[in-house]
Amino acid sequence: MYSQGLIGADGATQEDEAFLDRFQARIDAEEKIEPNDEMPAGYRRTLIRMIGQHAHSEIVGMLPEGNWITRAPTLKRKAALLAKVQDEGGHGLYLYCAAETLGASRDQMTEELLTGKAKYSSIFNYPTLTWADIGAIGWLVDGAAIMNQIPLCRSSFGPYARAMIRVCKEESFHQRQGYEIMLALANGSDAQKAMAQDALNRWWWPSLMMFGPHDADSTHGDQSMKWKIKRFTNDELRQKFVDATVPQAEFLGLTVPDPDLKWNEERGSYDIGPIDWDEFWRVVGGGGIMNTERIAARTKAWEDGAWVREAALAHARKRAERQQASRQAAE
Ligand code: FAQ
Repeated sequence: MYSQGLIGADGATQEDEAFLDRFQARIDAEEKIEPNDEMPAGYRRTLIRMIGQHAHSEIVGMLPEGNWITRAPTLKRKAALLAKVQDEGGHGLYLYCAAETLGASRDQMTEELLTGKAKYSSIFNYPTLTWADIGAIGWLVDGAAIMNQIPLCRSSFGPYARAMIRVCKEESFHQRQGYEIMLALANGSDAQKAMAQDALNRWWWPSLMMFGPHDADSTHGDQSMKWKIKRFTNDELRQKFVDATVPQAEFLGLTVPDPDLKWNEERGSYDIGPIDWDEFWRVVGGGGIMNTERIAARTKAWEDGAWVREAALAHARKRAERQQASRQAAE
């Protein structure tokens, strides 16, 4: 494991040891860091990368479930799914705003997403083939997101931590609606139960990959823990997720697709089989089933929305001109 290397050595800042020690003392004292506070360039960079990736994930994450809004089996299911997908859009917007407080512009972040420079969560590069996938996403993907994001409510950067509080409340509703879909299918006909099992088979391992590489291979983990941006490591959160989720699968009467899954009495948690990291890195690198389609959809949305952005800017310009003219007339 290695840290970011450039910490304290960014040419644009005067980051001597005394400055870095002062900053670390604030972190250690559990003070929140706010946008106008002094901060090491590496801290700022880490947050822009992580919050930007998180925002992109929420926005791209609308696509797999959006695919099922018109095909939800009942009006009640459609209303809940519509609300959920809208919530994810809202999370993306909060997060872009939080990253903007650090000096990143929305245009710049979007360009990085669309050109493949910025990552988004690997999980959203898998297709949603059946209605049960919507249950599995709510249960597993939102479940994993909550496990990861509850500790982020205590992240050292104020705007990120505060945004996470509302986001987690909404994710918790999403997780329950997903689990309830799975419950209905698991208690339904044999074909419905088989559909639920198939969805669990396809989403289980990608959900475990959401937590990122093993700690030994995590580039940013150590430094982000030291700065209290992250409160738990990737492996710690993955383990908490497995321990919370396996009993939920048992309650559904479904089988977790891991022949090595075993309760470890000594550790008081589950042992799992090996994760296919080659698949993870292939998907992160653009080689997943849906990567091309996801970026094409976001590119089209960005291009289709150009006239709205232009109109909003023109309106703001005219308003400012009118206000200036009336101020001058009053003088
Ligand atoms: N996918 O050094 P680490 C959601 C990259 S929101 C793609 O361990 P870090 C809501 C990582 O960026 C889901 N790339 O990185 C929802 C780094 O590459 P870089 C998103 C990944 O930052 C639900 C490299 O690997 N949540 O689901 C992934 O310390 C349903 C080395 O990794 C967040 O973003 C991955 N899974 O830890 C929406 C939460 N994992 O940047 C719709 C905030 C790692 O050097 C429907 N983020 N990488 O090029 C985090 O907690 C952290 O950023 C981690 C990664 C834990 C994701």
